[in-house]
Amino acid sequence: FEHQYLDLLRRVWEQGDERRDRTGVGTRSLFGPSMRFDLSGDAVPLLTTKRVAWKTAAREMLWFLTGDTNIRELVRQKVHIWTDWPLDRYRRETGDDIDRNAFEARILDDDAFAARWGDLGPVYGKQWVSWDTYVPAGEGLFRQGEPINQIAQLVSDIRTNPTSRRLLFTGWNVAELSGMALPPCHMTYQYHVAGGRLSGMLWQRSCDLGLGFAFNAFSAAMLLRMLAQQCDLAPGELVWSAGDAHVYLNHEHLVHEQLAREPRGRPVLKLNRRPASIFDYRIDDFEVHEYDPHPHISAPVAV
Ligand code: THF
Repeated sequence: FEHQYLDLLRRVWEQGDERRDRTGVGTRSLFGPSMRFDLSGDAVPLLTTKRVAWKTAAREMLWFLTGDTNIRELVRQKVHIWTDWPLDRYRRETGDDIDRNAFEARILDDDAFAARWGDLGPVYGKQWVSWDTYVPAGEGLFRQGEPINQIAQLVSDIRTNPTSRRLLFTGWNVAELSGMALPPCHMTYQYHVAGGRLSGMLWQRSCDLGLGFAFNAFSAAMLLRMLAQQCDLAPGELVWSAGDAHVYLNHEHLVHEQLAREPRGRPVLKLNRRPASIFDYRIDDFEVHEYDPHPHISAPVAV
């Protein structure tokens, strides 16, 4: 699978449209690529041309499934990938030029500070497991309805109605986008059951090929495996597709270095326990074997 990724990386770098983006860093961008990964035999789309912190991606996915949107729990688990957005907001709104470590320390130690500054707004977790609803209450009035747990509904639908064409969930809650630190990038996941296998499709409106892709592809495969396990299905294919697929201009070193490397081996993802529900997985339930990647390549994240 990795050649599909490397080919896309090369194509975006060589042929992508160079433009200024929201972050001011600048990107080269192509629209609408897709890739397919066969997940049978426990294969997992984990890049080997650089070491990927897959446990960090796994912790992030488990955090989404709890419905949490505050970075505090991530920081507690030494996951730093969401810190830059709250940090940036804190600096802008207070003028306090606190450094990243001190900010994270305060998030951990100070409940009120964490509540005030650690929240990302109604991002992924909120929309996935407690999408707010409003129901008509007569004469233009609405009252709060029961929140919708899209993930619980999905598991139930895969089990009871596997031929459905509505096996999907989305983070793209149009009414709440303005309250989010970032509108969802990996925004819609759809599933398909055929021949006892569960396949999945991830649609990202926007993909940072140098950093985010490695995380997004791994965690989409991980979630698919969890869903398959909960629904007694074998893993099928993961189809990845993106709207704007881009490489940040300050990731040039990463592009050249990764394209100079040969993929090696075929990592597998093992689930070593079958939890009672999709919400009961823990980090220790996941093991990656046969992972012998090339060294990590650092690259800055555009905020
Ligand atoms: N914004 C941008 N510009 N790129 C993204 O990939 C991205 N995301 C999420 C939201 N906004 C984004 C945040 N996810 C890393 C990985 C995932 C992120 C953000 C940052 C990152 O820095 N990874 C490093 C270090 C990992 C580690 O801490 O060990 C890496 O080398 O992989 C995409 O969903």
